[in-house]
Amino acid sequence: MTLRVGVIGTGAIGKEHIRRLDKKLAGASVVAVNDINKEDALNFVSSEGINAKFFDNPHDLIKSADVDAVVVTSWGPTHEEFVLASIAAGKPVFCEKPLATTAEGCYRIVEAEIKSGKKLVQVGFMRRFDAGYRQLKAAIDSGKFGAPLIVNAAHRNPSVPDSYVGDMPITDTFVHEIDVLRWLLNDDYATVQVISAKNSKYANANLKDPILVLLETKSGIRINGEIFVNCKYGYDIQCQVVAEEGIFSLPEPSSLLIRQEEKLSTVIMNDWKLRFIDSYDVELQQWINDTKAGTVTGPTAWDGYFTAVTADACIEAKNSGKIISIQTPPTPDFYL
Ligand code: NAI
Ligand code: ISE
Repeated sequence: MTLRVGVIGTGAIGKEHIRRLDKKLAGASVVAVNDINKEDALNFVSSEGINAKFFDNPHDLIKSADVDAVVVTSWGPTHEEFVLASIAAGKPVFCEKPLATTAEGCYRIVEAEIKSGKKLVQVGFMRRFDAGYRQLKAAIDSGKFGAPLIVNAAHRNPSVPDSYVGDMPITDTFVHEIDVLRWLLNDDYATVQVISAKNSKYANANLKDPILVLLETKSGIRINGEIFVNCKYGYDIQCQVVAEEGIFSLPEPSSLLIRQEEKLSTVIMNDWKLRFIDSYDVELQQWINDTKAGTVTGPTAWDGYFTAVTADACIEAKNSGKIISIQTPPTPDFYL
């Protein structure tokens, strides 16, 4: 049976996911779309030859008998409403990060899902599906290197649009590290401190860039996180684990190593779409397969909530200059 998917939000990542769901991956087709920009959505599906009905109202899309499952790729502040409506309709829903823009909003989703009695929600933390991060996790879990002690992580974007302001280095960007490092280390966070470096002259007005996010896990592992969203040279994700008996790092994406004109060089990608292209494919193929099997094995609504609570603590740490403790309730049995 083909999974009939309705997609709300046909912007940058919406278009990417529609293409991969309908054309690249097995077992799904995109039958419905919605966006406040109707013309762009219609132009996109027609130019791609995708036979999807446009719904003027996203709630009609969610309730449609022709839609088996929903993908939410609209602007972040709309996510909570569409995820809650999908749960109310009893439909599986894949939601891009953030699950909701506040921890309270994420918790409302957690409560609604638990009340529905069935896991329906997956959050788009695609790094858990990345081959490199999976190698890092396998290395840690093997025990061959002893216990991890320090993680040095960097999230660098070449530049960001003018709309990227305020706390977005944390809420939009570092949330990927918050999720993936907790998964990688099998550990929860205890405290956080945020320090600004000398500001780059390329930073937008009122944006601190770069910043350092120093997390400590409950077992005492130290994470040095760098967020630098105007680094100019490329989109670069780094992660190095310093363990008791060895040090290992996220592999670089595969690319030609060129010897030419007395130089040894390789390309650094410049955007997230390409850097994580395989991870998005693996993530959504697993979501299709799981949804058909009536299960969720990817990042859950609880993971979305946990990340939001941690992000709030990071923001408090940034604004206060203090070390802030991170308080999260124990994982409900429903998510164990
Ligand atoms: P975008 O701005 O390109 O697209 C957002 C789309 O949502 C636009 O087409 C807009 O018209 C539509 N929209 C806004 N309000 C709406 C509403 N009420 N109903 C229906 N449609 C509405 O943004 P982008 O980059 O595609 O990001 C979308 C989401 O995906 C964000 O939450 C972002 O954080 C997340 N994202 C995740 C990435 C990942 O690596 N996992 C990468 C990029 C984005
Ligand atoms: C974007 O929204 C993403 O989610 C990308 O993965 C991230 O690298 C980028 O910094 C965000 O703006």
